[in-house]
Amino acid sequence: MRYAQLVMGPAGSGKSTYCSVMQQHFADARRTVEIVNLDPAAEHFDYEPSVDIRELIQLDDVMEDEDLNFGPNGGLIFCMEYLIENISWLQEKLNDRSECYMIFDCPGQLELYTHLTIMRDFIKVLQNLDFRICGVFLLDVQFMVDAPKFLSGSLAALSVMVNLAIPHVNVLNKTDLLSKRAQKKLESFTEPDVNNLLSDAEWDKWDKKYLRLTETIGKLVTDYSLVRFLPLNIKDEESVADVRLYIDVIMNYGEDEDVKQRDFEEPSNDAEN
Ligand SMILES: Nc1nc2c(ncn2[C@@H]2O[C@H](COP(=O)(O)OP(=O)(O)OP(=O)(O)O)[C@@H](O)[C@H]2O)c(=O)[nH]1
Ligand SMILES: [Mg+2]
Repeated sequence: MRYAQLVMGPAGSGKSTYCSVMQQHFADARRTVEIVNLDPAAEHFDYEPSVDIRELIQLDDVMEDEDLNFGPNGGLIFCMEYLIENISWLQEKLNDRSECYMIFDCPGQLELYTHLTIMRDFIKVLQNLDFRICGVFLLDVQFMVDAPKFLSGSLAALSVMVNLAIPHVNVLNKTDLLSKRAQKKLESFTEPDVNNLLSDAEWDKWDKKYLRLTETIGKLVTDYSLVRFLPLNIKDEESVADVRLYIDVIMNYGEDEDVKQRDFEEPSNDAEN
């Protein structure tokens, strides 16, 4: 069986850091995992990628091409479209693994996930290669401390869920940055009270006209639990294990594995002597 986490989220939300933390966590648990860098603009990450899109195409080369004349955002979309057009490059790299667990470190441009079809096309490719996929959408915990940020973060997560239509988990990242006291009240960040957040905000006369609309959207998101968040503190091994376990359950990881059992106790070295 093949498994894949697609790690997505806004620019700087901690995708590459999450990948290297997961790589270390899997190594500690003696599980094999491989990371694929899908960001053609990546300059630095701490993990060792098994596959790197920059071997196929790099954002700098696209931007320097005088015929294309792209800026950073258009250039990135071009790179991702180029990957889809040349997907045999990736298929060949993945084909020699009949069983694997891959984590894809995706770029930070949200439009790739919220409304363009590139990621959907990419997901179809993985599904045709028999991958079980889980989307992991990272959001910085700072999004939970002010109402407009919380709503826009939640709605972004919701559009990704609607657009990609795959098993999905929203992860509230960088919770290590919260004070010890705030960490004890994590649920107020994973399920914030929008009315409280809105009453804390300062609204001028013009904004007040929009306040009721914002309140109504906030109520819709929270009352129907449209978007839930799982907290992650990368400095706490238990928290990393919780997120990994949650994703394992979503993907039914290991359900087809044989039960390992021994018919007899292996002789110990002492008995031999
Ligand atoms: N304290 C803390 N810092 C983090 C965490 N995750 C990421 N960072 C920091 O946030 C910054 C961005 O992290 P990256 O992992 O590069 O984020 P990214 O989402 O891959 O960024 P792009 O690929 O540019 O979109 C870096 O300075 C990281 O050290 C975290 O969980 N806790
Ligand atoms: Mg990154």
